[in-house]
Amino acid sequence: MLYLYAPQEADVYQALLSRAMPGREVRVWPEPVDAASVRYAVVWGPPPGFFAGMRRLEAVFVLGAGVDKLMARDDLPSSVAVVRLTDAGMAQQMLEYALYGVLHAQRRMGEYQHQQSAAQWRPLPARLASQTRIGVLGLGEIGGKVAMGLATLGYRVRGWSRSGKPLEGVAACKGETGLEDLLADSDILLNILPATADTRGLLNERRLQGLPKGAFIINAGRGEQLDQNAVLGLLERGHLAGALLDVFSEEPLPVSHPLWRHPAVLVTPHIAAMTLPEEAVSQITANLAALVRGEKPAGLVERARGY
Ligand code: NDP
Ligand code: OXD
Repeated sequence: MLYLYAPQEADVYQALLSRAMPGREVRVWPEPVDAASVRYAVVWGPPPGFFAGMRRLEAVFVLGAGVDKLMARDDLPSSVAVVRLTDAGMAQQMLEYALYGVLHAQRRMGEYQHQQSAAQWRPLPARLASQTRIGVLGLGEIGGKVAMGLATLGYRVRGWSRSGKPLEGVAACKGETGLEDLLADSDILLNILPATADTRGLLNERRLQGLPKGAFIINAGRGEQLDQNAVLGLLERGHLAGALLDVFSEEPLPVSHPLWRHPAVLVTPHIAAMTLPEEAVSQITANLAALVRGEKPAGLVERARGY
């Protein structure tokens, strides 16, 4: 039996999964099931204790790219395979999101919005794409495609990953020194890292101060990787010019949070790249079939490294 937890879009996923796997029994939370007969789960944000009693559970398929919330749980035995989505239409959306922020900063749209509010007609010096340095943190299924996409558009792109893997058009770096060099050389910093023990708190005040004065930050990884108070302080001091933020340490971002009202900050509600149900189910179906054949599915999470 396959048990689905996707309360926002349960009907859509149930229909797609049942059609894609006609031989398999698909049951949907909150319908009660005999936990011991669940072999596979398809989930996004299941509540605490969800996996309790699922002693025959073989694999959990995540309806997203990030598995940080799942890795933090204590009801998922390490013997269970965790399989996430790999791109599945999210890289293109993330590229579009990043590009929006890049153009906002590079073409000085925030300043023009400010001028418009005062009916001010004042052309500002232009900066070309070829003069704009973008640092991308995380060169995975999504980040890698975003970095290459921006490079194709003529931006000067540097990318940071754990392995320092080479990508076409992207200057690759790794390690603490690589990160420091990247920060010092980024007019725009784009974070698309997974949240792990190594990346939580990565973008702290000290590291953010390493960005050039006037830098712009785009955070589409996870909120706990970026010190939001440090961002506010650096904006006040004029070290940062602005930010486009999609993810936050607390979501939804509390109504009283100053980021909502800061004139140089653009806030979006975790929508940079959304899961596309058809693509997701097609990947899950292929990955489940691979597991059944005894093969390694794409998107198998390495539990020890957390992504
Ligand atoms: P991947 O797992 O494919 O790639 C992760 C990348 O991060 C890899 O390049 C990896 O390096 C690098 N990395 C991981 N840990 C470190 C580290 N300690 N130091 C340096 N580099 C590191 O992830 P995806 O590209 O699929 O997704 C990335 C994240 O984007 C997700 O985990 C999620 O948090 C976020 N996301 C946000 C969305 C939104 O709407 N805001 C939507 C979708 C995803 P290496 O290549 O060497 O392994
Ligand atoms: C994801 C996300 O990880 O939407 O897929 O944040």
